[in-house]
Amino acid sequence: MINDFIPKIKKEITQISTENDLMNLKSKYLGKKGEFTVLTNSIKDLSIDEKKTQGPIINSIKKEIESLIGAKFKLLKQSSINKKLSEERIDISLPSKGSSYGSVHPISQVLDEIVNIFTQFGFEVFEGPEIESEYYNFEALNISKDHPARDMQDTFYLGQGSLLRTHTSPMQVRMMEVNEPPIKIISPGKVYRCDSDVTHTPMFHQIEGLLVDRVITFANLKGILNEFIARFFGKDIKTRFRPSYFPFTEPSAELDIEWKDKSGNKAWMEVLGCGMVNPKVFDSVSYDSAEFTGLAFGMGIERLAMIKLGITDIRYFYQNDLKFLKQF
Ligand code: 2NL
Repeated sequence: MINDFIPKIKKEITQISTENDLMNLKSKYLGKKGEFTVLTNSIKDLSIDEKKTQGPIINSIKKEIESLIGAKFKLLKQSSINKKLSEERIDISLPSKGSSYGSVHPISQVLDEIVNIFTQFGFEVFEGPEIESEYYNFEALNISKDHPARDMQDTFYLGQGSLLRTHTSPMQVRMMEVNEPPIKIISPGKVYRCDSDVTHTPMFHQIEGLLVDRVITFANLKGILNEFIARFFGKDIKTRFRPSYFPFTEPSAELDIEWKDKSGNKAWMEVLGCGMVNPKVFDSVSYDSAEFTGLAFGMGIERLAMIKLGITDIRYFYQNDLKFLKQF
């Protein structure tokens, strides 16, 4: 009778496919009221001689049952792992979905290109805050209280004397305040004006240049800017310096380049503003204008990018339309 347990349990175990069923089988035989437990409990009723012979047999059968159940338990565990692995199998021979690459924004490309040209000329890059004071944005640059550029329409005022800089000149004033000439710097960055149409966005990028030393002349200004145009637009491009007005330069000029319009006619197009630093600006930073002269220029990056890339509406730059951006 006792010897029937092993074949019976072996047979039942082969039918089992879940851990739960195996636990039930275990308790059916080895649980508190399990069939085998009941049998082992009866050992105590045997005579001493019978205990000596039957005891070890019962114990060894119990061990065998436990090891059969333990082995099946391991088997079930392994097969559930195998099942999981085969479900997670991936076909590495399938073609991939492909990946897409980002690219540098056309404004950043043009800005980098311009910065590179001027650093080759020996200019150093200085960047500064976009929130400025009225002093650095206007007063130090000889823009009087009644100048039209001070009008609320053009400037974003933030209150308490703060504003969003309308050009990058404030940085150059800050630089001159704490350094003696010679100065040879460019200041690129974001600037803000309360204006919006096909050629204006409220935020745009500007780069300004400043060169201050003894005997800097208008000839230096023309030489530097003509060489810049040759490198940026091509060496065959014709330029023209046309008299203009800025409060911070005297004399002032606008640089035009010659180009062909849609019907093939030659026309002049304004590219940037420039001039000789107004002595009043030197007074603001305590430079002696009898000893030093300077040249300065400023250009809008969006404007140059539109000319170079042939873009007619400035707002394309900021609509984040991939069809537009991927062309550059
Ligand atoms: C334009 C014209 C210009 C300057 C910017 C400048 C800066 C200092 C002193 C004198 Cl600290 N001038 N900057 C000079 C002439 C023109 O910008 O049309 N920008 C978009």
